[in-house]
Amino acid sequence: MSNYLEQVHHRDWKDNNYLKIPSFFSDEEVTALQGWVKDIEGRKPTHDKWMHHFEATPDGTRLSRSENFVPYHAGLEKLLTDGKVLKVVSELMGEPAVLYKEKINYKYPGGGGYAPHQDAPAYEFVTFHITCLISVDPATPESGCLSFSPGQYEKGFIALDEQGCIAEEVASEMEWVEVPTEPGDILLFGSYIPHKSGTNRSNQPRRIIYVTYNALSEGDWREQYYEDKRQAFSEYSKGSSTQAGQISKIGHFRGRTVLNHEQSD
Ligand SMILES: O=C(O)CCC(=O)C(=O)O
Repeated sequence: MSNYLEQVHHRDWKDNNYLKIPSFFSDEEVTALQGWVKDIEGRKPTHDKWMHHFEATPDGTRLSRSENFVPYHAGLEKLLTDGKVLKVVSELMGEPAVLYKEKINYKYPGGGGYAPHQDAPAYEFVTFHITCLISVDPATPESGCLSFSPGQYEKGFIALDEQGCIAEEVASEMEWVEVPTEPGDILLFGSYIPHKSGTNRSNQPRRIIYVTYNALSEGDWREQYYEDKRQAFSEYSKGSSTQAGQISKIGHFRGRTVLNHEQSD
């Protein structure tokens, strides 16, 4: 394993369960990432490969999320399954990690935020995950960066409501810390830390790649995860479903999902 992390990082992680590493990617790497995200974004939705989700914004229908693109993009596959992100996550886990899932959240101007939640209720099959947020654009309080509630992650599931999120009355009593990021920064966080984000109130996109890993000793569940999710989405995409509009196993997305949209306008 490599040594991206110093003792101070491990201490921060233990205290907070999130860790920001500024400028983890060079300017050249950021330029490549921005091009790769544009490439994924420009692809037509498929029924059996990558998945796109759309939302209504003041500027029309825009992508809210893409997922399951790693097997279909050589550059991203190499970067996320064989490079320094995997190494830093493995170092934090204290054992080799394996990719569990990946997504891009675009959050175009007016794009929706996310209700207070923990990721763990949506991430089945495995007990613990670490997600690496890769900032492709600046994420600011105005454009809807993440906020975390530190010191809560050892409590297990917290006040899950019927949507799998943290009950509003409990979330409103928690302390929240906004964590802005610049292109090239990464932000690592565990699957039990409460987090949330707001609507993008700026006039710029706020694109972020989220890459989630689990300990390899718990198995490689990626294919099973997406098979299961594809089935769930075919259910959610029926307008009559009580979960219509969800873009995850939990109902945390606060944007206005556009169902069965074929391509962005
Ligand atoms: O991208 C965001 O603003 C938050 C995303 C998030 O928390 C999630 O996708 O679970």
